[in-house]
Amino acid sequence: MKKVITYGTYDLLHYGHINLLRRAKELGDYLIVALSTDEFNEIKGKKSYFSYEKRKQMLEAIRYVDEVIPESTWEQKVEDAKKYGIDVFVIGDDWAGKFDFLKDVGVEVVYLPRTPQVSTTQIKYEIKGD
Ligand code: C2G
Repeated sequence: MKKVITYGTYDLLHYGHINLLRRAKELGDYLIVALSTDEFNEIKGKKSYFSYEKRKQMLEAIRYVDEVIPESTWEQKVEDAKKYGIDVFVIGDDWAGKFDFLKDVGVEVVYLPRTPQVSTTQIKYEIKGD
């Protein structure tokens, strides 16, 4: 079984996220999403509208997602790859090159093109209307 992992905050779920998850699942048989905890979001400088539990609940309802685990540090990726027997790491190309070190532990690293014209930040801005 080819296992794929991806990481993210996934706040205010939108079709850009779904496009990423669909393409990530197409690269293997089992997709794990390492979901940024509320505490890790603070470290990332992000404040998500929905709590970790709510964001986890939504991701678990997506057909492409097989498992959701917490992402609480920048440093957990190598350990996760070993712990979960990961074959492929996938993330949007806004992170291109940032996680190539995973190749050193035998993980294929894939940066997928982001879906244009959609982002949680833009959604928040437009809904606020100012
Ligand atoms: N994404 C995308 N297209 C968009 C918006 C997001 O493909 N229009 C992708 C991002 O590239 C990422 C995933 O959807 O792969 C989740 O996006 P975020 O929640 O913004 O993830 P981020 O905060 O970048 O977290 O350790 C890695 C970080 O946790 C990544």
